[in-house]
Amino acid sequence: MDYANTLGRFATTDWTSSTSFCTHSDATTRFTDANGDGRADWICHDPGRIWVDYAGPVSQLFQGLNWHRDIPFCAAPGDQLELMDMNGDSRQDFVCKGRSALNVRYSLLDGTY
Ligand SMILES: [Ca+2]
Ligand SMILES: [Ca+2]
Repeated sequence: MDYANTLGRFATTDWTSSTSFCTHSDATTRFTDANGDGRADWICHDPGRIWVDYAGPVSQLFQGLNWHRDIPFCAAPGDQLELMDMNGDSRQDFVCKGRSALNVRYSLLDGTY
């Protein structure tokens, strides 16, 4: 990982880590703030399941899996998952882009989707 300097430029690698997180077949990875703390969290998706590793302070960025869940609405080969707030309630929602449909699952107050 290379943090941008105050001019928005990149120089050298600031941080590396050996990990087996999100290295399995058909897994894709992305970084987005899943818990709303302002830090980009590590999101792993493969057909039918999501894993989330919350970013901690700079000295403890990714400490391992925080939670995972089955997401059968985003399980077809090639489905692409994003987490973003689609309805403006400050909670991240699941957005799955499939071959012919966009499937949005809003995050509810009880933690379900
Ligand atoms: Ca976060
Ligand atoms: Ca939302």
